[in-house]
Amino acid sequence: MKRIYFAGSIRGGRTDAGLYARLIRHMQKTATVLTEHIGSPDLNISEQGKHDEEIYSQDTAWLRESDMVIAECTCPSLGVGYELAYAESHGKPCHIFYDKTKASLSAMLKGNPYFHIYPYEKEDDIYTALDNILNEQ
Ligand code: 6K6
Repeated sequence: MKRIYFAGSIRGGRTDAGLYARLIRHMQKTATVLTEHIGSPDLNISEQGKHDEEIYSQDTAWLRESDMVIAECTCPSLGVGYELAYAESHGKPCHIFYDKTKASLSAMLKGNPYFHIYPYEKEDDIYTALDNILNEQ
């Protein structure tokens, strides 16, 4: 099974946590998602400070082990931006989704031809694109 590093906002804001959980559940039908916790509804963000070195170390190890990165970027996140640059530097395919009715994607992502960008209007559009991505690689 393909190993997917799913990236989504944590300290950048949890507005889209429910969407992340649905996307993760969908991908888990045909792939291994290394970062299942991104969709967790009960993250206590204020208690995370003690473990930042472990989080960085674990996440960068998972990025190196992954076959590709799927990022949901509607809610801007410094961590997700960093992960995408890290993944690019390690040659990992990166697929970036964002709701074009709610957000403008950073030029640093949209302007980089390395990234595969998927602006969407309806959540259903993501599942179709995800199935194509997971079937083709
Ligand atoms: C425990 C359970 C869920 O989250 C935790 C502790 N915090 C983190 N755990 C794992 N990865 C994290 C955590 N905080 C940030 N990240 C990584 O950065 C994730 O892989 C996200 O894709 C990204 C989010 O960055 P911010 O800047 O929005 O926090």
